[in-house]
Amino acid sequence: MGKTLMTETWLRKHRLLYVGATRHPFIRSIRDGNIDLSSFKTWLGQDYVFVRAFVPFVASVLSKACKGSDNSSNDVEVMLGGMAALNDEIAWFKKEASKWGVQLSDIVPQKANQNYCRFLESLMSPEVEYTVAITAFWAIEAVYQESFAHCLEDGTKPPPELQETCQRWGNEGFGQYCNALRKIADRQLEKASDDVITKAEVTFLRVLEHEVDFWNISHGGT
Ligand code: HMH
Repeated sequence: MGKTLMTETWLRKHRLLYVGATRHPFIRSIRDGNIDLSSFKTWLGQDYVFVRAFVPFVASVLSKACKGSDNSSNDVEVMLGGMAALNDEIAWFKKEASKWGVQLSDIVPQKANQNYCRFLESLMSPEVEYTVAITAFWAIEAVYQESFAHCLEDGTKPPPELQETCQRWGNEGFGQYCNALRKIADRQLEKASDDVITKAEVTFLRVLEHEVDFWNISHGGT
């Protein structure tokens, strides 16, 4: 029998919070097809701002991977693929925004978004260990992957005009990418000190909380 990996342990231990982040009412409303389209537009504009802030964060994790010794070339390649996907994602946001009549240059980041972006910035510090940063990276991507894959399961009826959004994060390739990030995180955690493991777990929880707050924006939160 294989040993239980750290991310598995945490996903079990923090199940309720994880489910809160991946089965949020906003996601349920997409899945059930009763989403209010003004909520979707709010999410779209806010997420564009988030993704722009996410790029330098990913670059900082990539840079930390380059400084590591063992296995770092695999890690760098996985993250470089992620960077390429982000390039495509930004183009998609622009196209989608014009389709929905959302003016991206006018978006004012809401409080929860500002807090999340500030959290990303704090993780970019050179003092933050690679293990902690990659754990956050994995968790951020995994929440979106799980959430949108949930909207594509059999028996769901997301509105046709939101299919592309669900596919973007719910597709199988994105799922494999998240698994690759998770593997890197688990490998790092396996050799980490107790102190770093604790920091990574706290960071994982903060990501889940920020994700819930972020979804809340589209439901009239601030
Ligand atoms: C808020 N979390 C948020 N936005 C995203 N685009 C992702 C995660 C996944 O990249």
